[in-house]
Amino acid sequence: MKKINLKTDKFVVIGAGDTGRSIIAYLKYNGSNILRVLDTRDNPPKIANLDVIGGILNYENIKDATTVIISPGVSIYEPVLQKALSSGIKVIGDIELFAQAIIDWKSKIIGITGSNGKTTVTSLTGYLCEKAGYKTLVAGNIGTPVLEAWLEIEKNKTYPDVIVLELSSFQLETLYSLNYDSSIVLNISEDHLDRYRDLLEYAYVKAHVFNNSQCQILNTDDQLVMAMARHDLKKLYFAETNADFCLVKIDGKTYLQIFGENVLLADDLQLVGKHNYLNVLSSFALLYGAGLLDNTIINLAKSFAGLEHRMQKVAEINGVLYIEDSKGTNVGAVIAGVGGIDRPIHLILGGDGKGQDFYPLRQLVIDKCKSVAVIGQDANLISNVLSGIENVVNFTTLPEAVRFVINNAKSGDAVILSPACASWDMFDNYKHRAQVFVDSIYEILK
Ligand code: UMA
Ligand code: ADP
Repeated sequence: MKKINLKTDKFVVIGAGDTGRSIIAYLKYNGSNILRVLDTRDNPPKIANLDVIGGILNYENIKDATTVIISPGVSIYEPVLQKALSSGIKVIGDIELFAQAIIDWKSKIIGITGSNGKTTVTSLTGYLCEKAGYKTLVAGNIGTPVLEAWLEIEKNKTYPDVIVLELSSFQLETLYSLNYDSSIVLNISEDHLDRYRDLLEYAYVKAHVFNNSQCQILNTDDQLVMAMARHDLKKLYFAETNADFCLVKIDGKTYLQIFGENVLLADDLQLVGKHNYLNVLSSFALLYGAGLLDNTIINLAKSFAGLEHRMQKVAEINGVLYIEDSKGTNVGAVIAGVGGIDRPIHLILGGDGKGQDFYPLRQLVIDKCKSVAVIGQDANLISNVLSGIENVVNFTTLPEAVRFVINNAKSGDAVILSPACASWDMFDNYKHRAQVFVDSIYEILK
């Protein structure tokens, strides 16, 4: 990737969300020449003191730029951007600007992507570094735009020892120059197929996280991740069994094992479920790869409490366990999360499926569920793959769905919201969906 020249390049910024705002603040701080700001929405949000041109992208508004900086919500596969690239215009994202801005920092850099578990592994890795006494920056898809963090750091002149970045496939589309000490693709399952041609294109973009990496962390249980192995890179492997970082069962107890040594009892963690034990192993592998793992860090994992909205226990009422997994927004997350619960389950599914194939849910429902309530835009697509299974019913609202599963649940069962879908068709966001679920439970049981 050619170096961006903040003084002489002419910039067009696309996207007026959080990332766009941070890009503009960064360019202004550096005295750069911003030609204009575009956004594909008809009525884009405003950015202080700047007019944002909304609507379908027009090459006329791009052709005088030397560098176009796009937000993750805008695809690099947009024809206008492909035309810009082939005309020699640089098209990058905010993380590429960040990568070029921190070239002289001495920080270790850890990159995390995958279909599921990114935020958990990013938070845990950041937590472990912080608690172990390293100055740590956690940013990226997790919520803090990297350039916003950069501006804060430059203001205070306190540079991080470790940078832990959560990277989405959208961000990886436009990232070229980040030099990772270690990086990981946790897993690949269907997601964002409304933006990619197919699963392979999505996986190909995720594999960008291994460009310029000192150490790639690979999941030997995942064939698509294993296909990303690069012969010239140092590699570490994690998996359920038989890997550098893996799980072992001894006398009915699960241990986390590193290079054949049992380092932690899974029951000592506050995180629950096999998928979360793998998340802890992933974090250890990343830290080991970056030269940071030691016994202190391993033991600190015991105090990490986990994150809201991910297989989170809401309450146990009359022997029924209520679990909220509003962040279970794709089929892979539901299979991993719900599949790890050892109780008969009453499940709420549905929303915007983003083009996924729901068929893999069928076996999970047959194996684990006593009843299923389906809601949202893709309710019919879901109930079609569950056809012939008893007690699968479509509802128009979430409170109705909750009432149905509560009526079916008996002591010893679990009621779970794990929708396998985005929430945008019915709710402001996944937090709003979670709140409606929890409120409905208490309303119905009062
Ligand atoms: N949008 C347009 N046209 C535009 C620009 C944006 O339609 O020209 C739409 C997008 O499709 C999207 C919304 O506006 O629906 C916001 O897009 P954005 O690129 O402006 O988003 P930001 O507010 O900058 O937030 C982004 C990430 N959002 C997306 O990738 C959609 C945030 O991840 C991230 O935390 C933030 O940058 C800081 O790095 C959110 C997310 O949903 C949490 N990520 C997806 C995921 O995790 O599955 C990838
Ligand atoms: P992401 O940031 O990739 O969306 P999160 O940590 O926010 O990941 O978790 C999102 C969903 O994925 C939750 O439903 C959670 O239970 C599930 N999940 C977490 N880790 C894993 C994993 N390693 N494999 C599969 N599903 C997971």
